[in-house]
Formats: sequence, structure tokens, C-alpha cells
Amino acid sequence: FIKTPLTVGVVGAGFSGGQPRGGVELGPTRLIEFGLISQLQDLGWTVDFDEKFPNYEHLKPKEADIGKLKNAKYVSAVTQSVSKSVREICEKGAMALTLGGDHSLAMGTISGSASVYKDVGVIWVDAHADINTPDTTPSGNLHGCPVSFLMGLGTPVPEFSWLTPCLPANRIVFIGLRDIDPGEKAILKQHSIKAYSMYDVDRHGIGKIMEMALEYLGEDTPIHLSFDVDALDPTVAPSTGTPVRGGLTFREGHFICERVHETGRLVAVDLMEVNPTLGDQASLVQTVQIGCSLVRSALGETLL
Ligand code: 4U7
Ligand code: MN
Ligand code: MN
Ligand code: MN
Repeated sequence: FIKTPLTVGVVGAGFSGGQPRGGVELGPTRLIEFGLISQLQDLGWTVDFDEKFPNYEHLKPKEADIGKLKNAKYVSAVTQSVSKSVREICEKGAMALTLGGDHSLAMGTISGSASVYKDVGVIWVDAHADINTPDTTPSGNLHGCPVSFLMGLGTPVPEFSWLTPCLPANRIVFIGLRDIDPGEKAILKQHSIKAYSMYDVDRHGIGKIMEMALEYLGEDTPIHLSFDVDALDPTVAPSTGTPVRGGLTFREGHFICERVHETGRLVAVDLMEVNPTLGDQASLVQTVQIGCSLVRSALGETLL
């Protein structure tokens, strides 16, 4: 039996090694400068947060890449550390909130929550499926691969041996997809993974999509929400590394968070891929503010 915790543990994961663009490591700093911590306290949460962010620099190895996979050793070391942080928060019965940073971090956050909540269900909100394997990745950027690593798909990478498969294909639902690589499409099909694209959002409306997603995951399932801001339309959240047109509206994004909160079964949230160095000042402010308000919605704002 799961109940939404009253304490939230925050992991400020300023890491950009899963993709090539600098700046995304500043996401957590900016989100917190814009007041996220006190906003959550105002909602009634006890916020467990170490002012000093974990610094991952010391984990940076000399040789970076492994074959096609860029920065693989670094990504492995950092995500292993994040996994431990999230696990410890969940073990205390608190909600784990991870502020990215790039989405490769989800290898850490989801392995962490899944080690405590064995049957955790993941709602992955993203323009991308992030399910490339070491064999299918067209870019070698690991922020496009976390789901396949969590599922244990593709050629095993020895450096990631700490990451034992913890996410069965039927414990994840995607929402917002609109830029999927051919290899990813094949994987989604092959494993019959539940995926709602923007077509589906338009067709059914976000209310129905959320009912279907929650019913699919089951009534008693603890939920881990992994939210990539690029799921939102770039006019709504411009400061992100891989924007794709035709995304979720402001309200659709917030509705997802609100509906997940309402279940009372949310145990972990990731807010990923906010890159405050992309675009002009107005874009930065807009994107960081939306990051804060998505988190507030997931933690119970606006529900009467
Ligand atoms: B994000 C991509 F090829 N699929 O693998 C890849 F299009 O975390 C993009 O969702 C991945 O932002 C985007 O590099 C990763 C590409
Ligand atoms: Mn994305
Ligand atoms: Mn992503
Ligand atoms: Mn992205």
C-alpha cells in the first residue's frame, strides 16, 4: 500500500555527459534560484535538500567513450551515484525529486526507485522514446538510451554491469512521442510497449490518455514520473537541447502532473533536459518557470 509521502528529497543532478550540448548541467541551479524549494515548502512539503549539489566532476574518467557510446564511463559512474541517492530517499519513504541534467540520469533515478518499489510503473513524458540500444543509437548520445538500459535490451555494456534490468516492458507508458528513430520504433513494436504519441493525444485528449495510462499500469502501482521538458511544445518550453515541434501544450503538460499527483501513488519525479543556456533571456525564464510549475503540479498544486 502506497501513500504519497509528505517529505520530498531533492537530488540536484547537474550533469550533461549524456548529450553533446553544454548548459543542461545548470538546470538544477536555475530551478532552485527561481524558488522551487520554497515553493514546495509553501505547498506543505518538508523538503530534504542539500544546498551543496553533488559534484560529479571527480567521477569523470580519462577515457570517455565506449565504442559508439559517448562518455559512457562517465554516464555510468554518475548514474550509479544518482541511483544510490534516489534509493536512499525512497528507502526513507520520501518522494524522490531529481532535477536534471540530461535524461541519461533516468538510468539512475529509475533503477533507484525500482530497487525499493519492485513493481514501480514509469510514466515517461517526452518527444523522444529514449529507447535506443548500444546497437541502434544513431548519435551515440546516452540520453537517447536510458529506457533500453533499464530494460536490459541490446548488447550488454560491461561498464554498466551495476545496472541490472529493473524495468519490464509492461511497466512503462510513453506520452508525447513525435520523434522516434527507426530502431526505436522496432523495439516499441517488438515488446508491445504502451506508447501514446502526439497523434494519440490529439485524437483522445489528454484526459482520456491519462486514464488509459493509469489503468494500464494498474490500480496499486507506485508511479515514477520521468518528465523531459522537450515533451512540451518548443513555443512553451524553448530552452532544451533537442526541441521538436508539435508538442504538448502548457495545460496538457501540467494536467499529466496533476493527474499523477491525484493518484496518491507518486513516489519519484524527474524533471529533465532544462538547458538554461539555450535561447534568449525570455526563453530561459519561461522554461525554468515551467519546470518549477510542472514539479509543483506533480506535488499537488492547483488541485482543490
Ligand atoms: B532526450 C535521438 F537520434 N533519438 O538517440 C538520439 F534523434 O532525452 C535523440 O529525449 C534523443 O532529449 C533525445 O540521439 C534524448 C536522435
Ligand atoms: Mn526528449
Ligand atoms: Mn528524454
Ligand atoms: Mn532533449
